[in-house]
Amino acid sequence: MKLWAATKNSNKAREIRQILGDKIEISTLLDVPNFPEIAETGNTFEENALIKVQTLWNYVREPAFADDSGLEVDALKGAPGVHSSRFSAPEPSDSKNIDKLFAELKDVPAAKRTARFRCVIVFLDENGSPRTFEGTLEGLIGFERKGTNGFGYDPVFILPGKNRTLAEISAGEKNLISHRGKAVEALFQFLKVRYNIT
Ligand code: ITT
Repeated sequence: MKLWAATKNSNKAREIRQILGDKIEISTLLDVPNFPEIAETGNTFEENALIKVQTLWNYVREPAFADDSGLEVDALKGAPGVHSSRFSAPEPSDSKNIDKLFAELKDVPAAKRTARFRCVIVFLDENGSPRTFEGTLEGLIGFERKGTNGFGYDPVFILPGKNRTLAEISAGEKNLISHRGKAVEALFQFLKVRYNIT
């Protein structure tokens, strides 16, 4: 089947395609020339996912979903949360986001650097009816970058008990345990039944 993903993040799109495999053909906002920026004005991952997917669905009126995701750090009362991609605004980048995270956690000891990634997916079918799927991954924020795989905060997100960051494991290993892996897998199971994908 053909499925729209309301994302301009090519790293997310790569992970989503790897998880869904070749039975589902993903098109993204990067395939629509000049698609306007979508303002993520929601206060929760779910609100933002709905804003993104509804904007795309209004344009294509075909099955579509959005992933809204981010990092919640306990010592920062859940920040950066929905602001994860723009944490180092006004000109954010993955690298500057990590620098800001280190600065805000500079007095926080290892045991108190608990965090989680959260991913919320909202899917709209061809009639615009919504379904929500969610996944989380618990971990710890390190004191230095390690590894070059993945994207975003992966080089500083340590997997508990593994002494490795998300950027030190393969894409396949990440997809098996990650917040996005769990949410997209739940979406996949739903789609298989709903659209008779064998
Ligand atoms: P779209 O809205 O176009 O999908 P985005 O990057 O702006 O792209 P979000 O608003 O959902 O997406 O923000 C997600 C941010 O959370 C992302 O840019 C990273 O900073 C962080 N993040 C989410 N998942 C991550 C992962 O698997 N590994 C590392 N960082 C992640």
